[in-house]
Amino acid sequence: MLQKTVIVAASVGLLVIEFLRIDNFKAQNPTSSSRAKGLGIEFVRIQGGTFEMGGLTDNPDNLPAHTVTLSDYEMAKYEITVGQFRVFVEATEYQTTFEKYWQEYINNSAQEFLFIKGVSWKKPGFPQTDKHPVTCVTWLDATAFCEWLSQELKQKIRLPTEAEWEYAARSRGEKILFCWGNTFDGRKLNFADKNTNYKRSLDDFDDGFPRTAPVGSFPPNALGLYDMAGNVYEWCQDWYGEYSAAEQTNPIGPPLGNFHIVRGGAWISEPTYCQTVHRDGHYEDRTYTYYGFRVARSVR
Ligand SMILES: [Ca+2]
Ligand SMILES: [Ca+2]
Repeated sequence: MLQKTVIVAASVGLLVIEFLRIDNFKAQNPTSSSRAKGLGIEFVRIQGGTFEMGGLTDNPDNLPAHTVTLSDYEMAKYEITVGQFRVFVEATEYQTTFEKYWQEYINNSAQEFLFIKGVSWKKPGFPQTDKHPVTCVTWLDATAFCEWLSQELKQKIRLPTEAEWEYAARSRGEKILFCWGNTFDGRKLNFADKNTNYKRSLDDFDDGFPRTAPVGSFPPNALGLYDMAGNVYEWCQDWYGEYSAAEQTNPIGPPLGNFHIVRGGAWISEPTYCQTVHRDGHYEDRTYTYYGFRVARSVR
């Protein structure tokens, strides 16, 4: 009897040890999907609808205004951070376009473009923490991040379309030039303020940040999305193309192009570039210390 008890106790003990070992193993070796879940990307559900995309200014880039209808979708509340991008890099040993192919990097300094060697998302040339938005990522890098995350989470994660981005920035398509309304307010975004010391800086404003700011440092827009104006430009899925006046439903941009869209302006931008309708773009394999991204997903 005693012998049996000892054996049972020993077995239970071994089981406990085994559980502990498994738990320990899990803690030290998280599966890739738990790593992806651990990114903690928060999404905001956005009810679709019909709006007049573009227009609001006389800039030909955002003309003509045209009617766009969107289905429901979700956008990340924040720009993707350095910490989140690092999880992806460590899981995949991914090398960004610039780490692989570019030894030199064009970086905006105080007054002009300079070539600086060795700049990357890890070391953009200014201080950053894991809570700052990732920069120096190309459209290819942003897309690779989305593809990895889609596999890990077993759901399609992607860059927002340009129409989704603008509709969200305009709080479901309102006729507002800035995320909060029509009047510029230098306290509501990280842009080229007096700290930036750049030729476009507005010295009358002090937003507290010379370069990037931790995501969510400024008030969200009415939908609860942060940094839709300023901080870093955000890559969208679409190729850059001229707008058509035709009505469109869930547009995805032209089939081909030279540049991919970026939206929202950045820490280096003057207010005009932080407007909801402002469009810019770049080659898929180029980037700056002020380009980043946020992710989106369709609602099934
Ligand atoms: Ca600033
Ligand atoms: Ca932004």
